[in-house]
Amino acid sequence: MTSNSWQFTRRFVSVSWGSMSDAYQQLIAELSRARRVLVTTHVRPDGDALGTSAALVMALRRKKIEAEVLLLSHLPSKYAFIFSDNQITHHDAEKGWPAGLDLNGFDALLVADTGTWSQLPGLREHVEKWNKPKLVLDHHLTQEDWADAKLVVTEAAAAGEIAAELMDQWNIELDGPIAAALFLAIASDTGWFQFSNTRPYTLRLAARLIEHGVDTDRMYQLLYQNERAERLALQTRALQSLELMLDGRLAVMRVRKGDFDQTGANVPDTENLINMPLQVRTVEVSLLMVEPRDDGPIRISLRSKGQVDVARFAEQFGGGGHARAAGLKLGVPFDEAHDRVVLAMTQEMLTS
Ligand SMILES: [Mn+2]
Repeated sequence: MTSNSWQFTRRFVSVSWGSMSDAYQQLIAELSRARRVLVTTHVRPDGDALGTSAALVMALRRKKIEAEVLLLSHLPSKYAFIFSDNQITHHDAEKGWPAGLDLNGFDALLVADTGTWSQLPGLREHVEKWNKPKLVLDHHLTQEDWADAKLVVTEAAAAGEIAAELMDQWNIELDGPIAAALFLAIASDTGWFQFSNTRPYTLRLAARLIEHGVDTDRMYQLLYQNERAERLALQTRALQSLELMLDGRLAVMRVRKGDFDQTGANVPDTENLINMPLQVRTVEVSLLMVEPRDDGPIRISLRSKGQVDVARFAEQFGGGGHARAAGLKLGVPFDEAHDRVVLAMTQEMLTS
């Protein structure tokens, strides 16, 4: 990379994020005091959550700070490479607190890609009274106020962008395996740089990471050409359930327990399904209802082309997210969940 492109990137950053610089410095100061950091992220971690966590662990190591990862769900096999490639230790808390994990061995908790307890099930009771700093690095609009230091940049397309800026300010090179982890993070949350959250900084950062040798062809295959056939079978059934309402402005799809049983697919296989109806010109909002196999609450995902703020919509049901991508959960029977959410969305869209 030429020094010119680096300076251009830095100048852009200081203009757009200048006022955030204190939050970066505060997080750096907190982390610098630690000898051992526990990094965690939201339940059902995606590429941003895992890429950012891995990049942060490697960044801390470069500062001679030990770091391990706590995952609240099993590590998805699709993303396991980013941990195994880099010998990153992770503890799996999906089935309860890991037996071998003693919080007293850590000096700080660093939470990436969420700032709310609801996305960290099972964690609160263990860390709430723990007297070490709890730090948040996140890009979601929906936040709570329990962290000792918070670095929240809602303009960032991915938590990975914020991690990259943190490393720039901490004089950590974005090279080698750190570049791959950050690329995984930003490529995931932008749908390979297609979604509206992709901004000039995102692409400049991606360019820097590619200059550092990220194998984008391998990454693309790992992310988008690496699924089981069961996933396609589930998508077929979900698309058959598609209903278009309000003259085609609202798309609703349903995935029922039976769909999982009959296809052999799992809940993570619903990922990305919600974007498919958006290819229809008239569709402004896509809504996906998923009935999980374990009788847990009905999960409703929302995507918008911009006319409707789906994060605000989701908040009335206790959910949240971004203006164009949000989610909520309802612990009521499937048909009731469907009627409540579709009615509320219909009213919202008829008055907006
Ligand atoms: Mn994210």
